[in-house]
Amino acid sequence: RDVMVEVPAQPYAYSLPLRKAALVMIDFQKDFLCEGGFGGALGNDLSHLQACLPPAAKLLAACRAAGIAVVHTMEAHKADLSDLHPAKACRGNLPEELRIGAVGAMGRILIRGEPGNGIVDEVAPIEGEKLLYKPGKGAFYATDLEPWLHSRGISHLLIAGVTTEVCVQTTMREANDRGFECLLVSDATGSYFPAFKAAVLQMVTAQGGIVGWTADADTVAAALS
Ligand code: C5J
Repeated sequence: RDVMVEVPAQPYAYSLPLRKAALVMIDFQKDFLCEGGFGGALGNDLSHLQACLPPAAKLLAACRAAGIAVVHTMEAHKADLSDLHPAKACRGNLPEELRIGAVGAMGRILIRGEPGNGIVDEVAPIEGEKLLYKPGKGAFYATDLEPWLHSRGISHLLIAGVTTEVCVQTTMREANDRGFECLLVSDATGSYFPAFKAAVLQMVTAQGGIVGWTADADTVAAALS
């Protein structure tokens, strides 16, 4: 029998059936969090993302302890760039040496298997957790995430990751449209632009939770313990 957990949340309590839940850790990659990657190439201040790592690590530990399925996504393209749209390749109007696929300080930028494309140590995957390469912003686009979740009877998603208004929000909206009940963990997500993060937290919970719920990592961990 499933165990239901009530999480105090915005805009109201979130009911989480533990056996039907997954934690989706989005793009906690060196390419976004460390110098020499894609985020840095775009001129971003990387320090804003670092703050979400301790809460994300706490959330991950709490979900593992509760037996919740864990998915780690990585924004990543194939080495031959066959899954990279021209529209994405050219975006930013960057010089050749800063584009997706160029060789940066941590290997080829945003390419599968390159050092910079890997997940940071603080929230590194462990055996048995799903690793998902995604070529887009949303984790449901051109991936097997939806059938994978359905095949396990998963209906509820706890969501963390970077960046809040890009890959995290896109994934949460994709999930919402596919019928998943989503809670975005507010301090386990980060943006290069704090104002954008604040806006996302407000916009997903406005209108009675039009996209879903939010709660911080301590609150989720306490509910799971
Ligand atoms: C971005 C992401 N920001 N993971 N990717 O390009 O949010």
